[in-house]
Amino acid sequence: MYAQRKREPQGERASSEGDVGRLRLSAEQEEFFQTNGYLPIQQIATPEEVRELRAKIEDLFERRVGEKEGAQEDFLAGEKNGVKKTAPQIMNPVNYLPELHRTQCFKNAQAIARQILGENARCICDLAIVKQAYVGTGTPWHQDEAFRDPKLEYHEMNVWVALQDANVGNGCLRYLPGSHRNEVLRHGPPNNDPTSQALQCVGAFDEGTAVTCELPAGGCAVHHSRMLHSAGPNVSAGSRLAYVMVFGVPPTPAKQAREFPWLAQRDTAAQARRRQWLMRGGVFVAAWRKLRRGGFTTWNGVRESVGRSIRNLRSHS
Ligand SMILES: O=C(O)CCC(=O)C(=O)O
Repeated sequence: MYAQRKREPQGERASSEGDVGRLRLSAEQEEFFQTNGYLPIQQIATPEEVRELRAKIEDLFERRVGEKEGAQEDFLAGEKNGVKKTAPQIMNPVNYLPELHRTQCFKNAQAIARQILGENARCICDLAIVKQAYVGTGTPWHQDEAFRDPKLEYHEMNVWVALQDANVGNGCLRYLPGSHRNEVLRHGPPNNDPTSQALQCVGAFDEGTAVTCELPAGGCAVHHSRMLHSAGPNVSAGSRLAYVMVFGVPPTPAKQAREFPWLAQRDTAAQARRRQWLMRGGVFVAAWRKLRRGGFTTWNGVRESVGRSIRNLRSHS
């Protein structure tokens, strides 16, 4: 059993009248985040917005949007070991629903990110994860930075929005307070299956100090990109849906040389489908979508990104 989280500071809530982008953390909340590496916030989206987001994102899952381009795939199960696919994830659902970044929820998340990371923080990517009723798989312990380029250090945080109440029964997040001060620990493929999209921390850490982070619908948990976190399985009668936004400021060169060998081992079906899609012209669609969501500040950035994608594709073919 994990402990219930300790008492967290309460801050402002989004009002249902549309107090857009005005959410501000109290000094106590900021300090809680800096000390513990995570922060639960009781309300970031209004009940109307939660209903709307849930309906629209569920529709994307039902229509299997993005599957052909490798953007929708089970979050944990790979092709080996017969792990059932019970937790699909969509990378960058904003590509299919541009309005996701025009919501009060997004504007509040961005305001929080700018308060914590600085005024130049922007949304790097977003994702939606659904864990099916009764069977939705748990999320292994991991640090988000373990997925990124080891040559760079990232200054990023996730805003994980609960689109229904999130509790121990349906697989709310669990954190190891203070673990964001660690370096990136050793990771590997869960279930020893490199075709899985997920990573599992296999370095030394003490799970005994973990806390659970229950949230009401429309609440969110903010966490640092080095925070060790996981989630239990969904054993409840309803599906558990989360919308996650990742915010960051530009990465800086890593202070020490580091290697993440687990990244080269990963070989997922979604990556293969994405490569095929990019080669068939998706590279231009991907650049256009990134431009539309404000991911480039200059035309040079667009050119460099397309060039980099083409070079990556060539090195894989
Ligand atoms: O929703 C989950 O179970 C995992 C989410 C997660 O790992 C994240 O947002 O970093």
